[in-house]
Amino acid sequence: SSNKKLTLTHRILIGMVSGILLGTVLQMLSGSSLFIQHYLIDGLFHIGGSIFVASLKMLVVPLVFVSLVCGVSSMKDTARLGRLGGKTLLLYLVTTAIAISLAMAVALLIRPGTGMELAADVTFNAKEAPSLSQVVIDLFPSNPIESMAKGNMLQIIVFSLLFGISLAITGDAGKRVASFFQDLNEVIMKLVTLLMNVAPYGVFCLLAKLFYQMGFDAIASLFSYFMVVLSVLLIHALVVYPLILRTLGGLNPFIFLRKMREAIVFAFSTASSNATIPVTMETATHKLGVRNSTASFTVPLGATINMDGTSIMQGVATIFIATVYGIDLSAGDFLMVIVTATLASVGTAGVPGVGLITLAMVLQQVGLPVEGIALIIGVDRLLDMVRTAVNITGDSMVTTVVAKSEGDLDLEVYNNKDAGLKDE
Ligand code: DAS
Repeated sequence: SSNKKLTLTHRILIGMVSGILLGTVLQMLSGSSLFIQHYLIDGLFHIGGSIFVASLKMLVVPLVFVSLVCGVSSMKDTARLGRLGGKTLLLYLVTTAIAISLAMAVALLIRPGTGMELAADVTFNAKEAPSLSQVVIDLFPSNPIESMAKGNMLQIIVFSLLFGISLAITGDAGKRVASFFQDLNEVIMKLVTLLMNVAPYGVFCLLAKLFYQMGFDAIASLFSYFMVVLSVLLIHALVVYPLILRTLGGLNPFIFLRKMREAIVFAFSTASSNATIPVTMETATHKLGVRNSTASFTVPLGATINMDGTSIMQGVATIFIATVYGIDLSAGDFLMVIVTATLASVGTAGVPGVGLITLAMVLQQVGLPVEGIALIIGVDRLLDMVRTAVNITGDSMVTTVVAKSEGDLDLEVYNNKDAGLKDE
């Protein structure tokens, strides 16, 4: 069939575009069509999309645990682990700080929200954001099975690190268990590839449903806010990341962005860095050429603690809300926003909409009304999709740069434009 000529990447992109188009068309057509609502949206697309997301999530915990144990146990010296962790953490924090600074600078220049009428009845009930000390304590699981059952990424990472280290130093028994994990890792990665092959349909269902339900009316009234967030997201992904890749890694950024396409579509359609972990991992190892010992650590870590796109939304939202409420922020407040937003992203998982919860923390920190979040909530879903794509692009960029500096990047794979996902 003619399908044979299309690579998986193309089929996924086609799934994305046709899902968006169909959803939009159906929304315009629907009126009160019971058929569209009942059979297509709540039926076919809902079922297809939910199964797709569930199967992605299904892979996350086993994949992170097994690949990280493999990665750590194969490390020659454990001092490397510290160095790797240090570099990664530093880059994750610095890129987030750059992202939010850039966002606030642009927002201050354009001042979205100027002249906007304040609706009297905005309300938003903020959920509790965790305190920093609790975040640190919570790194350590008291029950690793519980951490896995709940999908608590940081706890899973800590347990896997400790488990992997002890595998590496247990001698023969350790070697046997490690080789079992190596085999298991291959099997799980194969499962990821299998799943990727149905991704075009999954992406299609998800996006058709989302765009059918998306309220575009809100975008019109929040146009300036929406556009500022969107532009800074694009600048960050298309200018800042390439610059860092070039200067710190000496790598060709066009190759990088090209190879990120699939992972970006996954992030965009699921709005969850966490659910995208299997694809980000596959991209990092098979397409970008990062060795598993680095990627297995930096990718899940990044999905949890590195959210550049989210912090961009928060920077713009802070200025926007301050403007609408007519509250002046001092230079100290700006600094406070940068620090809080950067640290707030550390303790929260990469799942849909979590950025709004940490935004509440940021607003509280500088004395802005938390109800202000209600103003922007109408356009948040679409922005969530885009910023999640930026989040995982940032994770992958840092992963690649760190791997390069550790001699853990296979340049032949990186520069080979055909490397990676094969149809199977
Ligand atoms: N959707 C997010 C993510 O998974 C975070 C956010 O809400 O901004 O990266």
